[in-house]
Amino acid sequence: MRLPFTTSPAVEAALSEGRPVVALESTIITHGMPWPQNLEMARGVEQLIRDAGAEPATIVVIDGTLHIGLTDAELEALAQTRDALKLSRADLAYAVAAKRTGSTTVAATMIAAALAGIEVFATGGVGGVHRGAETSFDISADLEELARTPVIVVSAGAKAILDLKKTFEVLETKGVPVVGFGVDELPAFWSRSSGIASPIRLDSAAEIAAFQQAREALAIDGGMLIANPLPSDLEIDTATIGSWIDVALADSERDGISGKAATPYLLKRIFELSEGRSLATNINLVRSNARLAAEIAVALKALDDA
Ligand code: PSU
Ligand code: MN
Repeated sequence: MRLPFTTSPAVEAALSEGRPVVALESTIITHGMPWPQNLEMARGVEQLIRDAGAEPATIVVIDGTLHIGLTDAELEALAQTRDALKLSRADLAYAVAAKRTGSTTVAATMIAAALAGIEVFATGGVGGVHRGAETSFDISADLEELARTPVIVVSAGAKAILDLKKTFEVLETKGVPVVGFGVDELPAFWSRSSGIASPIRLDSAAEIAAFQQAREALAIDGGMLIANPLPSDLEIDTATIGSWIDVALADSERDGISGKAATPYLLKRIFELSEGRSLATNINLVRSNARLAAEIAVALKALDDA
């Protein structure tokens, strides 16, 4: 049978030689950041992963073809795409069947990574339970995906626009391990502090790889979420970011924003309110996550070879 995806030559070579690969999502490029910083971020993150000894694989659907790994020209074209769909588990196959172009969220990127045999994925922050979910029922499909698909997702936690307490409660219910990397308190995306204790703390990529190996030995499936805080000199303190989040949430309610549009709207509004500071921080945290994801991918291979 024909494979349902196409792999870039660089990713194909890495996978067939058993070298470490790190998956990257595309929604952050088309819906999470403005041009041209989105391209700069995407290129920079790919380079960081190569420098750390792994191969980056940016994932996206272009005209119905699921791509695992992009050439630089494809990456640049993607960063300029205005009308890409935002794909999750529900509509990934729709984009393939209808020959549409769509970016993969955390959920859809996990599905594609698992299909291609990629064990580690770096992003900014996962989706989660939105504030007011008790009436809106807006809970990201990312959480369900973490529960079922065996990929390690390296993040700065869940985005602080969410109800973080409810988000981590749902992950606990679904049996998703949440690992605070080097910290006793989970980070809150732009800042280091969420007020929520890390359910598990690990301090090195090797410890994360060993934990993953033990999960596999126990036949425990599903993903795991690594919450990697920004270095303290790069964070935005919770009071400052909190005031922008409150304004953005009020604006989104006034404008009647819901569903898939909610997260992109809020990120854009916070970017405007912070005069670009939230974006600079977002880029820094993705870079930090990419570095750690590459280290984890390398550590997993070292265990496999041991
Ligand atoms: N991380 C970022 N920026 C983003 C995202 C993650 O730094 O834009 C995206 C991811 O694709 C994630 C999505 O899956 O936000 C969450 O969307 P929603 O809340 O609609 O599930
Ligand atoms: Mn949603």
